Amino acid sequence: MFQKSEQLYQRAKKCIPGGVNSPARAFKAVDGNPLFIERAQGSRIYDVDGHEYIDYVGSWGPLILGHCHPEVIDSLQETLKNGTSYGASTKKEIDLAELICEALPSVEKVRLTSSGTEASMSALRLARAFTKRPMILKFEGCYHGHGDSFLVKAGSGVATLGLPDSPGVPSELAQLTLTSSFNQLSQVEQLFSQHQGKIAAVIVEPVVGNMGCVPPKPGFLKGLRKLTEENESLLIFDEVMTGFRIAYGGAQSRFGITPDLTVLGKIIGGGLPVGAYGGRHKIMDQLAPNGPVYQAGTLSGNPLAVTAGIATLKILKRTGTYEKLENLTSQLEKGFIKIANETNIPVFINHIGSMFTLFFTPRDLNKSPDLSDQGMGLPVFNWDSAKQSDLSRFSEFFWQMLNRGIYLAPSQYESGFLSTAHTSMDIQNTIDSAEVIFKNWAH
Ligand code: HOZ
Repeated sequence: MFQKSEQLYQRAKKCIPGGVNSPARAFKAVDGNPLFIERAQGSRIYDVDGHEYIDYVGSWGPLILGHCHPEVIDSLQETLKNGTSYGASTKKEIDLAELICEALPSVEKVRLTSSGTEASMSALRLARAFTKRPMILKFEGCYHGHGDSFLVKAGSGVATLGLPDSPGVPSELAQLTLTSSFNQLSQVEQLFSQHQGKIAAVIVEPVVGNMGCVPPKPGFLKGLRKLTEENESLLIFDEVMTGFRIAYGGAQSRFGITPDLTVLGKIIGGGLPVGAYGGRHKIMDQLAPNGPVYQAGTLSGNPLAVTAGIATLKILKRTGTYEKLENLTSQLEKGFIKIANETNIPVFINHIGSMFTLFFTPRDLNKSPDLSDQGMGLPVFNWDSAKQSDLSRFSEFFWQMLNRGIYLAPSQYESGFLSTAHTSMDIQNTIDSAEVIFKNWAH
């Protein structure tokens, strides 16, 4: 069935480590080999063997408008005529920076990079320089790219592959990264009192997407803001996934929290490589050439990436976008819960905006069916609860869905993403496919 993908994988393995350029796409956690993709359009993605899938990966988040949105493609074609990169300033960089600053009032100045990893590494350096402190605090299961300081109890591919902490990262550096359980303020408080005056910043995905989708509990982000202020640490929101996704102004506007620094990526490049970090003038002006903190990039603010980003943000700004996304994702969530409850299969679904994850957690024996609006499985609110999921059941679900034309991330510990190109019919198809699988399991 995947003959051509298989042939390409055999070729790729000879010249690319593991045959992939990013481990998250390796299909290792679902005991398979990667699919090779030929093209995509709207809500659909097509593999080299000619299969069509409804795509819930969306290039891991950037494609909130679906694949090949005509306005994004047209503006890219127009820009392409003038060259691909100059290593010099362009007007479009300012246009994108202004759109970002306007959408996120916590961001007075923003620096563009080529990836989210680069942006979060740079934000951390800036936070350390600004506070003159060495340590950072992150949360188990959160992923902020593959910078050395972040590869401690990290989510995404690290969690998916069950990798040990940071081989290759000097232990002296790893020791400067403290970790707490997500949604648990008391641990954060404790770490602050144990390491007084040493923590430069708390970095968090305000809605985690890298251990599956895990929203914050009420008061958690507010509590982080209070604790960081009391301890004169910076609060960094990693909004690489949530920025312009769970609201136009990201998680910070949805939850009404003002972080000191924000890391962005994915959507702001409209599917092309991009990242960004921003915050108050006073902090951002520490960056070279204004200040002494060095960070640079040949392709930073690349004209094509910036063009796709601007086109995407302008479309997202139109009325009704986020309501549509929310309604479609609610339809999906309700459909999953209905079939799970009818077939008595324990699952727990987290959903916020257009992000969702169906976790195959064990049955919650304290829950009665009439209270099961997120499913009959144990709730998922941090890494410890996420990792109770039945990974072999996830894997079976993943492959059966794929065989029915539904493309999910090949890991229990990744978020699903909807786009404005998805239709109610796509969602119904997805639920119908899951229903067949759940019914077979129930027999
Ligand atoms: N943050 C994305 C997955 N959680 C990145 C995908 C990748 O690592 O390839």
